[in-house]
Amino acid sequence: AAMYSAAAASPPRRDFISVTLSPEQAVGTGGYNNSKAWRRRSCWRKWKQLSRLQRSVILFLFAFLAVCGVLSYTSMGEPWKSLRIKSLDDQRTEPEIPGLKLANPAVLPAPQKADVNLGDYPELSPQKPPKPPHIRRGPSNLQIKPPRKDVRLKTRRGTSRVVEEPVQADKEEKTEKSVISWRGAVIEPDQSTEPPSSKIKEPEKPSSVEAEDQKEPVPITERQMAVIEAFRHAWKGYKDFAWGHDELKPLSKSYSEWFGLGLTLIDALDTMWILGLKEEFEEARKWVANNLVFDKNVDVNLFESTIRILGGLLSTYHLSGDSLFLEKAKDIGNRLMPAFKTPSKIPYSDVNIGRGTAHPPRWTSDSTVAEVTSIQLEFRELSRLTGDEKFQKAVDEVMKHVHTLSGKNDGLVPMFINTNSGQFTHLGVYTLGARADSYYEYLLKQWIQGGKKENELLEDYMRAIEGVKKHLLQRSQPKKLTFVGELAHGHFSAKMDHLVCFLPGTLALGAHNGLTADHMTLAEALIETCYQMYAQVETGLSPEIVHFNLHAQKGHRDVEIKPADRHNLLRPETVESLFYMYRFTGDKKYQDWGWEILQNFNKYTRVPTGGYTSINNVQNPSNPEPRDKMESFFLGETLKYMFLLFSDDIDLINLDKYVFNTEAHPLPIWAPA
Ligand code: DMJ
Repeated sequence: AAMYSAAAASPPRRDFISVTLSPEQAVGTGGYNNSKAWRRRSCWRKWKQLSRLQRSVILFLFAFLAVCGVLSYTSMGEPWKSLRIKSLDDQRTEPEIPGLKLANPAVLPAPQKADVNLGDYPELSPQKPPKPPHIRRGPSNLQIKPPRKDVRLKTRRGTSRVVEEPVQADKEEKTEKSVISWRGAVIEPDQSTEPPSSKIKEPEKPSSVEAEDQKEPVPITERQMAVIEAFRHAWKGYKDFAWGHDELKPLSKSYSEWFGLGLTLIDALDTMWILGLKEEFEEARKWVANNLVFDKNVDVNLFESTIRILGGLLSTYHLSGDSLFLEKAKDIGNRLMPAFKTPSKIPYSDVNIGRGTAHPPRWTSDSTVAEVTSIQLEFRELSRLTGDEKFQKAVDEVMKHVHTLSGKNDGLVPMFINTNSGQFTHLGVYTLGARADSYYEYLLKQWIQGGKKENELLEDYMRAIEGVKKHLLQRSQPKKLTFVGELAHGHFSAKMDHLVCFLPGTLALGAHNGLTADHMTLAEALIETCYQMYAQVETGLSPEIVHFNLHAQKGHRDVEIKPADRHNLLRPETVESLFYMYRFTGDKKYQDWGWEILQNFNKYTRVPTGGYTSINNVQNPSNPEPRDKMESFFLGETLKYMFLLFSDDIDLINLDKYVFNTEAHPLPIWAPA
């Protein structure tokens, strides 16, 4: 209304219009809006002044430009779009920390289907940042071909049998060594171990591992298949009647308990791994995970539980890389430590693993020499793995002490040692059989385990073998078999325990490691004798103890057996030595001898409903008198050594990388030569 009145009051001037200012405009705050309105009106006036033709041309030009604009937008849209997205991605992948490259989401694998097991494809497993190599713990020598799958192979007779064939070994071994599994579990072997102690050496990675990765898998032999079959039969009995208990009683279809710790199951773990018995291993692993508890008020024998349980868990950890076994090994290792709290630091024979107390046997304060000197490989390895020196310190101290003791006879040790005084007792009796045997074995094996640097161990070993030659070697009649007898207060006895048959294997191992060649000559002679301890007996199975004839008598063989000694406990020592001899010489006769022994075990000790049994009388083929007990070492040692004996694959537990404990559990050599 104000506008109209202003216009009415002024003379008509075409180029100007009168406006009424609002109060804000009057103080100068709305000048810009005002001039914009003015410009709009002025343009409109100019447009009105154009002719119709001029207007049409201009409109046409506008329309034309609009169409061109739309067309060019659609053809250029894509590059623009991608440019824009790319720049967004660039922003997303921009490292937050300079120098740190983030994974490009575009190359991440598609999500796995539900039924794909990551354990079979370790490279697709969730990644953890790699640990610096100097604190890496875990399997050092991964040379086993872990995953085997059931395949059908043609036998010589043209029939097909299910056998285990190594598969994917190359692929899996080439993947990050910290993730190894064929069991479906993705395994981080070193996730729970601590940094190493400065004093304890890390084993070096063997240089041959990569070369081995390139190798073709060595096919399994028919004899190895027979061992697998025997193992499965033994395992069936254990599973059906003794699952989770110490030993199977295959005839009464029940079990016996010694420590109540599933001894057979633990002893057999690494055998299953080596034989490629995937399902059985997996089942046993579950038992270990869910049922193996050491917090029990039970007395265990330090030596037996060390070599079977601690040794079995450590080797299974090394072969499988599964930290469960290391955790259990640490647990039992710690619980065994109270045994070393004695006045002399020579450990007691027994420990209550629940209460943490230890004691000698009720009737004496002595310990057995073999027992206190055959726990070292295991405790030393436990220290190396955990970085906790206390285990190694305790067992090294025993060895150092025994090294200095008097009472030896040219390196041969008595059988007992007192836990109070630290001195040998029952002086004057020397044997390589029960109560002393593995002292000699562990001198050599510790020297090998530690990289052949601990000279005192080697000295003691070399001296002892000279002692054996000087005092204990004799020849029998009529076959002139070289055997190792015993010495009691200067009197030689032609008695030899089957246990002594570990010696040819140990001598051969020493010779292989550069010791004098005459150790190998002696090994060859002694393994022949051990074989004859089987071959000269009616069942083809060795008794526990033999006496050799020193004088030829008509109608007499070399081997005599006393009624009290004619039992066979399914022991491994001869098969163990056959394995070493075959490995180092390649002489097939050793395999043939082992094959005979396996067949005789099958003939006289196999129980049809599952399992194998010790027998009381190796001299009576029509009634070997089954004892109704399957010792855990039959699965832990005897069948394992059989399987290895029948293999031509030197990398199936390479003896330059592993050293077997006295219960056939392979542990890594720390610094292979
Ligand atoms: C096993 O426990 C070990 O081999 C030990 O060294 C001796 N006794 C049995 C096997 O015979």
